[in-house]
Amino acid sequence: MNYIEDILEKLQTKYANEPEFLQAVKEVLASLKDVISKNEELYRKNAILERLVSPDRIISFRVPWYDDCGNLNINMGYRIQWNNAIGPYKGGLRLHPTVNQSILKFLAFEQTFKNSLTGLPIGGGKGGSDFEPKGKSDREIMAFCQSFMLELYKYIGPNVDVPAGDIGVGAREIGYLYGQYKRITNSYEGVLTGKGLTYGGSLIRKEATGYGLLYITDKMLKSNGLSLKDKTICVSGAGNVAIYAIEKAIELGAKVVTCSDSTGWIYDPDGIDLELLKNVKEVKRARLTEYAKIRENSVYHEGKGVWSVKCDIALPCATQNELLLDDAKMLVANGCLAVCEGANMPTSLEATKYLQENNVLFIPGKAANAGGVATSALEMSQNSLRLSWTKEEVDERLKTIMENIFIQIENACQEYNLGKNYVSGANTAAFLKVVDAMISQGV
Ligand code: NDP
Ligand code: 2IT
Repeated sequence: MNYIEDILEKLQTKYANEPEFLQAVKEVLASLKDVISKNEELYRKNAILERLVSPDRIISFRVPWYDDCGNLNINMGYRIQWNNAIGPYKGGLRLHPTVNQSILKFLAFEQTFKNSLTGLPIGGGKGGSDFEPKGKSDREIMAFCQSFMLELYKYIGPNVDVPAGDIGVGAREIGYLYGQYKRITNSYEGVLTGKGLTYGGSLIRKEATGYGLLYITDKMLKSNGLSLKDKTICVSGAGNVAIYAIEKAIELGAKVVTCSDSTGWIYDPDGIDLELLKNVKEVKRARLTEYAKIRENSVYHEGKGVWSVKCDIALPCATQNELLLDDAKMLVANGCLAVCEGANMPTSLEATKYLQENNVLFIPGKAANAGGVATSALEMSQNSLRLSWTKEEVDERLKTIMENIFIQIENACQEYNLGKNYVSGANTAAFLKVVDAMISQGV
């Protein structure tokens, strides 16, 4: 049995109850065959794969908080510090009822490779809680965030571990978390990113994941003799990533005809009305039914269905495993040219394989959505310098970082004969950097 098969089999037995984690590891390891076989002895000697598939530590804690009726509620909170070979642990916090150890392990594992691709000094981590933010008052959100930070603060710091947003965590939550950290530690430091602009946040951080997704998509299309101009795009999600992906797609001359939330989706043949979408989701925090009520030609459908709409480019920006084999078949049948992942692992392994076999250009999330964490790292730099860069400066750096990620992928594809398998290219480039740092630092 080769090294990769050996590791996968052991993980499969040990973590049979962690499907998302196993899925993420399989995707990465399966694509590293060539690069590993070139140096198998060195990697085995240093137990590189054993170390890469296990976190440095998992911290879990109880989070008690009082709701508006005076009832005491209990949630679980987590922070997974995966790997700090190339910099302090860095990655978001997710607040969603589905959060569990398997999901956070897959996200922290992926984050380690993503952060490597950014070219910036950040290691990988992820955290969050099974707290449901939907339907909660501002006071309840604040109570939860304060209680969560009362435990979390012990394990983080600007040179140790720097959390940020993810599903269910935006500027409001980061503000409450930051206020509590400052209160407990009596220090004003860049311990979180995605902060508000009046207290150390970076311009363009809010937009960065969506903008970055379009910058790398544009670069990849150009490299394949294509362009975004006049293309029809299907987006899923209607949160932070989706909204700013739509904004940049429109700016670059494409038409976005769908978006979705956890209950349903919108088809808007005239192209999504961005201001209306922002008002419904960012201001009112309402359902997409509110969008359809105002926008006459748009249609609201309950449940899933975004990928049944004919498009040139698909950008899944909601959550993991939202684009399955049947969806991939519909996309291919409808002539889709490219799928670029705004969310983390939105495409299942079977769907990815089907898309690649049918020559659909595919950029995995760890490359395509790296603009968010890259701009978080730029926020950390600005905090350390005690300076704020202009919008133009941050945006230009973000664009360069995304283009460089694609260049790294293409170079790896060329060096290891991977053709247009950008999944393998991204994993290879990311792996080589992290592993070099790990080996240099000893055991
Ligand atoms: P948000 O909470 O802002 O938005 C998430 C969107 O996805 C919402 O529209 C939400 O619907 C929908 N959604 C969430 N869970 C589900 C579900 N189980 N089924 C269907 N729809 C769902 O999160 P983000 O936009 O920040 O994150 C979206 C994805 O992008 C995630 O995979 C995240 O890990 C990834 N990501 C985020 C980055 C960031 O900087 N924020 C950076 C890189 C990746 P509803 O409105 O009903 O809640
Ligand atoms: O998945 C991700 O890259 C994020 N949620 C952003 C993490 C960050 O530290 O900005």
